Amino acid sequence: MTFQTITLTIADGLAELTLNRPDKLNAFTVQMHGELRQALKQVRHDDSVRCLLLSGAGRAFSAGQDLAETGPGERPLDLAQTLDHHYNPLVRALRDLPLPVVAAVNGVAAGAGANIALACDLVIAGRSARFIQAFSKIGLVPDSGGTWLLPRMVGLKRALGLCLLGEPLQAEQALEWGLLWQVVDDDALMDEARALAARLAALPTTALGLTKRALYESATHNLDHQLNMERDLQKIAARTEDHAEGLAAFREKRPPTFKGH
Ligand code: LHQ
Repeated sequence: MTFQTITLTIADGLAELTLNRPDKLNAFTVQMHGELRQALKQVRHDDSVRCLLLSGAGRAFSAGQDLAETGPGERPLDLAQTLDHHYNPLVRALRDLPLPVVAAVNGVAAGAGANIALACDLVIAGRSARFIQAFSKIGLVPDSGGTWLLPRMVGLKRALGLCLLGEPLQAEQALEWGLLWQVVDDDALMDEARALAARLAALPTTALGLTKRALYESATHNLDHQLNMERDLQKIAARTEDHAEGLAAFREKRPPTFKGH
């Protein structure tokens, strides 16, 4: 399938999805959202894929919504509809993908661009990357899950500071505050991100998918509910070939070879 605003390659268990409007700092348009939906559907239905790596072409991850885009008849965009039809399904699709999703953030991630990156399971950033809750600068409210995720990651007061002021949060500070997995030199970013994604792709994918589900859903569960959920998910994981392989490898004192199921 050919895309105009993104690229997708799938090889060796790894799907690489790149936002590809570098002249506009990979700002999201309706077309890009449509292509992302198709690409994520393809990834979800391809059993060979065991990790997704999301990145941006050029000097940015994404500057968020394309502020030049208008609705039908040149009317202003209906923002609630735009969120319902495009951003919210994208956040859900990334969170619900039953395999690990890594974001590689080069340069700026602003507005929805920041929150889409943070919606990925692990975020690796180049040292010059920065995250901007740019919404307050244009009279909007943080969206794409930012108001849910940020207080959980950085605490309420830091989330308030980030969202009210809309100032850039530099990569090193973002690492210290718990938004990121790793910060690396800018020119090493894609190599490091691919190495991380390849490590994840070699792990027991079904168990990883269930693990991320348990962790995300824990935010709205009490301990009793969560204990029951762990029991139910463990039942599924225990039936996988990868669990049998993990046990056999442990007994035989050799590294396991997981197949992902
Ligand atoms: C852009 C953009 C952009 C179009 C740079 N759009 N062209 C969801 C639902 C529905 C609607 C509303 O919003 C949302 C969620 C959101 O995402 S709202 C937040 C939207 N994003 C922003 O407010 C960020 C706007 N951009 C910036 O503040 C700056 O561009 C940043 C700080 C990201 C980068 O600054 P610089 O490195 O100085 O780059 P630049 O400003 O020179 O941008 C380079 C080009 O990219 C430039 O185009 P040009 O043709 O003049 O070279 C910009 O116009 C274009 N661009 N962001 N969001």
